[in-house]
Amino acid sequence: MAVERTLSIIKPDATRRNLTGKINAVFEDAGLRIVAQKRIQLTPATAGAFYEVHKERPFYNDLVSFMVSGPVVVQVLQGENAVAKNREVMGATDPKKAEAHTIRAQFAESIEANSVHGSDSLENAKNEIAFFFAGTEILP
Ligand code: IDP
Repeated sequence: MAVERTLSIIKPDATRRNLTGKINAVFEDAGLRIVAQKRIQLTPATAGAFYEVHKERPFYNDLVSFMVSGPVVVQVLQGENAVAKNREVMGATDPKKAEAHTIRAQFAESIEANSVHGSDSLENAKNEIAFFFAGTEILP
């Protein structure tokens, strides 16, 4: 299995409830290494651009409002099969459908306020990491 990097975001519902450490522990216990991390406040322009792919979806405006409703923690996770492994520990988008051990089953409030984002392919991971991080900020 190849060592990969993926972009993770701890969303405002989770930072508001002080869950950053608990979520990071799930990543680390799964063998994912946090090789870059920063707590930032997204602007509507940045959140809108990040979720551009969902622009036509009915939930887009609400999603952008939610993502700017408080600080987020953007991070790069590294490890074997990191993209798929992160998606596995995140769980399904809708926490009601997520498996019990997953981050979303344990912590998410709703299908929108679902605590974490994770890249869904290696190609998207590369683009999403570059969206938030300079190469010099990633320290394996
Ligand atoms: P993912 O985050 O599991 O990859 P996507 O379908 O890419 O799911 O959706 C991006 C984000 O948009 C979700 O994580 C969630 O915050 C929000 N979202 C997705 N579907 C809905 C919905 O039906 N209603 C409200 N928000 C949604």
